Amino acid sequence: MATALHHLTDTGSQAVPSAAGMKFAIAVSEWNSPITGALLEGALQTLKAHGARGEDILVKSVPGSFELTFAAKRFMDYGGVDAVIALGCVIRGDTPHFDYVCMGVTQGIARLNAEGTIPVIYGLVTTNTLEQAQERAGGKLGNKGSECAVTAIKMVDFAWSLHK
Ligand code: INI
Repeated sequence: MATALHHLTDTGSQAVPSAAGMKFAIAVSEWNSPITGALLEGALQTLKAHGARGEDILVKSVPGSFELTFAAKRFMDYGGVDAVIALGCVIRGDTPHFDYVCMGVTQGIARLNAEGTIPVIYGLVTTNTLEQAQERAGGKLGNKGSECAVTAIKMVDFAWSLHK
């Protein structure tokens, strides 16, 4: 969550490791595509800025955020990927649907992280308004996709550090 203490462009207290040689898969939701497109752009730019090669980043779209868990699981099973980044945007409407979609994706991705072998990075923007989403997709609060890219790099580095 972007707060006064944490802007989405903050990369944390530890230096960002080089992403050279790391392989990433990104699942991005078509719902609210102006937002998720900006999240994808932020993620790609940041991965490459830290040394990832374009050919080491696999990008696939899914219809909605609820499908992100399935996509992440399939990327895991597919293999050859060091981390998955799941990007979506859910904006609160007039019905409880928002809550169910958010809950489903959040629990799905949490479960993959607990039980899987590679990190799945949680890039779900959940807001009350479109304006709040825009603020987190390259607006005044930064870009959640970019934040997720830094997290993915750090988590791959973490996983690799235990194998050396
Ligand atoms: N999917 C989103 O990614 N964002 C939304 O805001 C949203 N809303 O509001 O309904 C949404 N719904 C679709 C859902 O993710 C699934 O694609 C659908 O239920 C089919 O499984």
